[in-house]
This record gives sequence, structure tokens and C-alpha cells, in this order.
Amino acid sequence: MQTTFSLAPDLQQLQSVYARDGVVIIRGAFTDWVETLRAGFERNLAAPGPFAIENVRSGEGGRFFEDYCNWQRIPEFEDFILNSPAAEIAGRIMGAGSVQIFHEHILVKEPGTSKPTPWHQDMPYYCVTGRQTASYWIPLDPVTEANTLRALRTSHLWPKLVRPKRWASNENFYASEDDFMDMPAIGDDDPRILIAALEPGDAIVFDFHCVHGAPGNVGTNRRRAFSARYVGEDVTFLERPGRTSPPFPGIGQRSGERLREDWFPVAWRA
Ligand SMILES: O=C(O)CCC(=O)C(=O)O
Repeated sequence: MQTTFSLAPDLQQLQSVYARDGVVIIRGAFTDWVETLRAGFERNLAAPGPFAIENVRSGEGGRFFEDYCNWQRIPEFEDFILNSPAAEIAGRIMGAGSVQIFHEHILVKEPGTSKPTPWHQDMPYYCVTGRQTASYWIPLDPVTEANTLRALRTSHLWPKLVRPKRWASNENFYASEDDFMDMPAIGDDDPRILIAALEPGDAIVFDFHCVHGAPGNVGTNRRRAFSARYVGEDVTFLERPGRTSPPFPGIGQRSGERLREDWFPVAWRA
């Protein structure tokens, strides 16, 4: 399915807000894709991939499930990644001349899940570095301020990356962690926090360096979110001090190389 979405009247403003805050909300861009993505979720949940993660431990209540790097075997996800306006929107707001898909990611918080998603940046978990990055967070169920994603505006400009942790156990993600800083305390009423109720098919787009997190989902509705993560031409492979997330076993790349296009196809060119 091919669809378009015009950013024309708002493009300059979106670009400057994205550069300034590291996060923007785009409403209604993927409404036509919600059913396709829900069908992809069903296919993915019925047959999780090798990297699927359960973040809620026994006794904690609810379910917080994640999976990623399945788009090549889930036609609905492949269709979205290559044919929806997502790659073009990402390219235009991050000012890139071309956009590669890095990976997709699904996140499901079932009703009654008190486990929050801790504040974190995605970049320290990734095997890449660079400035032209864009992650989508697209709810497939209505979300309120009580269960939506929260993003900390301007945190993409912090001079150091924040130490990555395992969400289920809060253990350090890498054995050697010298190059990272601790996450500063972030109060619930911090004015930098971007938080908004969203409809299915709306999108939050954020820089890989943007600090974000989410509360649990103690309401009565599921909270499914689809993410597609794209990179521009200034992004290169980076060897981290351990297995990254996603791990991309067998990738065979060295620091400084552009991501290989047979694994990370170009989804849009200016
Ligand atoms: O959906 C969530 O709870 C967290 C999402 C997230 O951290 C991400 O998409 O990078």
C-alpha cells in the first residue's frame, strides 16, 4: 500500500522544532496504516522472533512485551517501512538526503501492567553513531496522558550519553560503562517533558539521543505501539563495549562504516 502525507505547510516549523527539542508530534500521518500494523502485530505475537523480551517478571503483574528486527518476515511491517510516508517524513524533518531503515520494534503493555518504561536514551544501546536519526512511536490503541510515551525535550543535545540499563532488572547493560553518565533525576512536573494523549496512527518522532520513558498501563485497554527507526547519511556503525540491542549477529561491520544496504535498505531519497 502506498500513501502520502503532506508536511508542506508545517515542514519548516517541524524541522526547527525537531532540531531544537529532539522530538515532535505528527497527528494523523498513519491513520490509514493502523489496520495493517495491527495485522502485523498479530502475526508477530503469534510467532515472536529470536530477540523477543518479556520485561515483567513473575509476580509483578501485567505484561510488557517487546520484539524487534522482524520486518523482513512480516509483510505488513515491510510494507509500512518501505511504502508509508514514514521514511520521507523522517528524512525531511532530520534534514537528510537519504534514509535507511535501522529496524522496527513493537511494544505491548497489557492492561494492569504497573511496570514503567524507565527514562532512557536509545542511542547507547545501538551499534550506530551520528546525528540524523528518527524513531517513530505510533500507538495502535488510543493513549491518554496516563499511559503514553513521554519525551524530555532538548535532552538530545546532552554532551554525554546516559548509561544504558536492562529494563527488567535495572542492571548495567554493558560490562564496561566508563563512557556514559548517570541519568539525572527527572521530576514528574519537569517543564521539558512532552506528553500528549494520542489517537491510533498519530506519531511521536524522536532523535535516538532523546531521553524518553513511559508509565505503566494500569487502565483497561491494551497499549500497543509500533516503532520504525530510521537513519540518515551521517550515521555510521559503532562498536560498543558489548552486545548491543538489537544485537545484529553476523553484521560484520567496523566502526565508521555506513550501514550495509543489504541489511538496512534505503527507504527514501530526496
Ligand atoms: O513504549 C514504551 O513503553 C517505550 C518505547 C521506547 O522506549 C522506544 O520506542 O524507544
